[in-house]
Amino acid sequence: MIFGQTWLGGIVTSFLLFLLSKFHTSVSGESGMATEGEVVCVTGGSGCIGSWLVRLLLDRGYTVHATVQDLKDESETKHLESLEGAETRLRLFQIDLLDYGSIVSAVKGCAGVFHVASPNIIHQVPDPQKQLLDPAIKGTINVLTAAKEGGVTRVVVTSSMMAMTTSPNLPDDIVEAEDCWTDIEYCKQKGLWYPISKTLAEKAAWDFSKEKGLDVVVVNPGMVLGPVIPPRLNASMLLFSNLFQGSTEAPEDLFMGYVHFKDVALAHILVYENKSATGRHLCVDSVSNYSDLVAKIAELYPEYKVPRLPKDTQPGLTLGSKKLMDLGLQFIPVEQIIKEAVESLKSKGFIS
Ligand SMILES: NC(=O)c1ccc[n+]([C@@H]2O[C@H](COP(=O)([O-])OP(=O)(O)OC[C@H]3O[C@@H](n4cnc5c(N)ncnc54)[C@H](OP(=O)(O)O)[C@@H]3O)[C@@H](O)[C@H]2O)c1
Ligand SMILES: *[C@@H]1O[C@H](CO)[C@@H](O)[C@H](O)[C@H]1NC(C)=O
Ligand SMILES: *[C@@H]1O[C@H](CO)[C@@H](O)[C@H](O)[C@H]1NC(C)=O
Ligand SMILES: CC(=O)N[C@H]1CO[C@H](CO)[C@@H](O)[C@@H]1O
Repeated sequence: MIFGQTWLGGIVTSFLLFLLSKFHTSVSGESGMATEGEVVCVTGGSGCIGSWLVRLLLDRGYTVHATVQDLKDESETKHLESLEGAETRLRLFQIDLLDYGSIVSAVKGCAGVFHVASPNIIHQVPDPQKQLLDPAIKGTINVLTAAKEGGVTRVVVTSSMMAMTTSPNLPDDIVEAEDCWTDIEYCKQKGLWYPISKTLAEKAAWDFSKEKGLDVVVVNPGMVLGPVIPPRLNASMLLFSNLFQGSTEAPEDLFMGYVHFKDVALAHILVYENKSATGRHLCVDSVSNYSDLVAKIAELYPEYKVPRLPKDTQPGLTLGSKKLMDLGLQFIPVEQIIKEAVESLKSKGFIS
């Protein structure tokens, strides 16, 4: 009898799921989303970019395996669990980028992987090898190995604009940022370990892809700003937030472009879904000197003590995100990014 009920329940459920899948196809089929229910993994799902990506993937019907570093820490999990669709389609996994076994469990059963996790520390650190290079580089190799072993079809890796443009000798006539690589020797002289970690991690990803035949696509965001989902601020939003307290801290020698969290998340999804996407993708709405961005913020918010920074002397490159625009991305303009970032910081009490 119990068996019979379960069996009947199974038929009814299958039929309902069938109807639901038909319904989904009819509403979203035009946008090329043949992905309903597809399972994907987001490493670093708890972070500021990661949680935006998890949000948009859930919105699009994916089932998401999101990784966090500590499942017992509510500041890493609560904001994810309260996303729409999380109750039925989100699973959290605890990983350490240096623990291969933990990554295998998170990636198991996934069609795609978004490798977002990497230490995002732009200030000086006492032990760059341990704090930045190892988790970035070995972590990337661990994630790609697990993806390859698990039969994942495509991996999207979050690199950075800082893997492209951190260099004193960028020629003025560069057309495609995707051709530029950060100058490692120069960064070593200056102690710029974060750009080094991102550059070497991205190179390791390309080497792995070529040697092992894994399909890898890369997104290279500039400075990412906008509404924050987790309770803590990441490095880029902390730098931004500190401006409102009069901080004159400025990232040295870092060519800057600016982009909204949502657009970075969308870029990841576009390059995952559109199989014609290949290679690297600069992801910025606009590029300007940091001092010019700060001047714009000061102009928009005269009631705060936003400082004027001295003019920096980066060359006048005009780099665009043409590849992502060709894939259909329409970037949120920098003024709106600033406004949404400020609203979010106010509502969370980071600036008053
Ligand atoms: N923000 C930007 O302006 C910007 C620009 C270009 C590229 N990126 C890249 O975007 C990615 C996400 O950065 P974000 O800005 O969103 O920073 P974030 O909020 O600090 O996110 C970093 C994520 O990586 C995870 N992580 C760090 N070390 C780990 C380890 N050893 N094992 C497992 N997980 C680890 C963190 O987990 P916990 O939350 O548990 O600590 C967190 O989820 C990074 O790859 C970063 O380099 C950021
Ligand atoms: C940055 O500032 C320098 C010096 O004022 C200027 O020559 C250059 O065009 C600026 N770069 C950008 C991308 O705005
Ligand atoms: C995929 O990207 C190409 C450009 O690279 C674009 O022409 C095409 O329309 C995109 N396909 C979809 C389904 O959006
Ligand atoms: C520098 C810094 O504070 N980074 C934090 C950014 O936000 C993520 C997610 O909440 C934290 O894990 C980082 O420690």
